[in-house]
Amino acid sequence: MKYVLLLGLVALLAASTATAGTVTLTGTTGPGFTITLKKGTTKVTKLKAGTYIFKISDKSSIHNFHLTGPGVNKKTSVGGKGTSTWKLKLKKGTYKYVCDPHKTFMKGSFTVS
Ligand SMILES: [Cu+2]
Repeated sequence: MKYVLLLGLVALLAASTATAGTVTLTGTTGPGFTITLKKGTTKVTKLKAGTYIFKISDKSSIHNFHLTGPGVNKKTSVGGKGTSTWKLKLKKGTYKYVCDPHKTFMKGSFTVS
C-alpha cells in the first residue's frame, strides 16, 4: 500500500515537472453568449511560438470552443459541458477560436510570431 502511494507521488512529481515552464491559457465559452481566451486576466492577442497548455471551460450545452490555426484543429462538443485540457504546439500564424453555432459573433483570434 505504501509502495503504491509512493509510486503515485513519483508520477505526480514527474507530471508537474513536465509541465513546469509551460504557460497555461484559459479558454471559456458560455454560460452566456461569450467566448474568451486569457492568460491570467489578460485577453490573449499575441503569443510567441511554442507549446502551451489550453484549459478550456465549456460552461454551456449550447456552446462549444473550437480552436483552429496552423497545425491545430481542436474543439469541445456543443452538447457537452466541462473542462478540457489541451497541450498544443503553436506555430507562426493566426489562430482563431469560435463557438461553432454562433461563430458570427462568438469569436476571437490571436497571432503567433
Ligand atoms: Cu455559442
